Amino acid sequence: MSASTTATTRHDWNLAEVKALFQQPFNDLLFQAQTVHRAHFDANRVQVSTLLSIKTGACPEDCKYCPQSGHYNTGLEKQKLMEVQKVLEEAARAKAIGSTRFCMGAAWKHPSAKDMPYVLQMVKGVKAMGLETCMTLGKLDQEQTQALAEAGLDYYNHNLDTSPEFYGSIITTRTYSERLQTLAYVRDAGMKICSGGILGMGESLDDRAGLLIQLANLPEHPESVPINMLVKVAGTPLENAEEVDPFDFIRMLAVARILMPKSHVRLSAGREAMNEQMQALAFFAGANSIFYGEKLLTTANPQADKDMQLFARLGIQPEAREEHADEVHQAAIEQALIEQKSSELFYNAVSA
Ligand code: SAM
Ligand code: DTB
Ligand code: SF4
Repeated sequence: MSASTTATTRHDWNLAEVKALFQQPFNDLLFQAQTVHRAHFDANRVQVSTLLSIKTGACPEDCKYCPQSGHYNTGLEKQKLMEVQKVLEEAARAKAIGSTRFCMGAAWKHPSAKDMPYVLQMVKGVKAMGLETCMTLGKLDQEQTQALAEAGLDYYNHNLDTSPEFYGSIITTRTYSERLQTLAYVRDAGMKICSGGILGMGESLDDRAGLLIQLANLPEHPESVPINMLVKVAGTPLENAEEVDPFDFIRMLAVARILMPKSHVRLSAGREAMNEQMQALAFFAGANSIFYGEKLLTTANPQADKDMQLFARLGIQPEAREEHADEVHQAAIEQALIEQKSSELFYNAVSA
């Protein structure tokens, strides 16, 4: 076993080393990633979170990938901050389908003072339902970060998206160093960090490696590392971006797993365009969390029952919240198995 498959957690990765990981033969890379994965996780458990857009569209930022940016016309219906009660109803729905974490996202540059009290009520309400809480609201100041932590927010999602070198080609209205500053506030306030990026924006291998180096060389690794495949949305500047080679996407997950052995690596946006074989390979490469439920923020995600059927076929179980019994998950799996069985019966009857 090579030095990098041992249990040490490093924060001093350099570009040559990380590129060498990427450039290994595919089978060697996957074997190494799976070995690291098994040293830290149950390889047959995947964490599931559900997303909700609590404020949609008209965002002042110009992120070239994003359907919610006010700079582009994507035909998206804008929505002001959702009522707290409505958010809690959506959280209850997420819990009922077996999600353990509820992630609320807002298309803001940063939260405003008038919105903060509602956001804090959402955190408290969702937490009280026995779900883990996650928010992604843009840039935070120290006071806002503290308030979110005190309300019980478990995770803050704030993506670096790509390497520092490529970032300016994708976003011009906010800087990499502001992103890092918000992540530092989140860490100082004692919350868990969810931070990752996107593939398929025209970035180079150096940029993919550069993003992972930024994340892995933080003083502490993010607990959650979402790797998104660009969802190409008509009207955004990246609507015709070149497809990523599926094996290169899997390589990204595998290298993330090796660099951040104890983090959950999230197979994030883009699953709707991936077949089941690719998703299975993603789990083999060490991805161990997904977004679950038919919608991401504004775009489509696979149907929950389809995901449960895939889990059942692969012998994967949803990860339970540590202190929670697993009845809801068990019920979801059993239901999926019944549905799979009846679709097989239907198929057999038709083909007989
Ligand atoms: N406005 C906040 C921010 O940017 O930090 C929070 C919401 S924003 C939509 C959250 C993340 O979604 C972005 O950082 C980006 O990585 C991801 N994202 C947005 N549009 C995407 C797309 N079309 N395909 C893949 N990921 C996307
Ligand atoms: C993350 O890395 N991906 C999620 C979540 N964090 C907030 C968002 C994906 C958004 C995909 C495009 C959309 O649905 O609007
Ligand atoms: Fe706004 Fe976030 Fe979309 Fe950028 S990614 S345009 S900040 S909602």
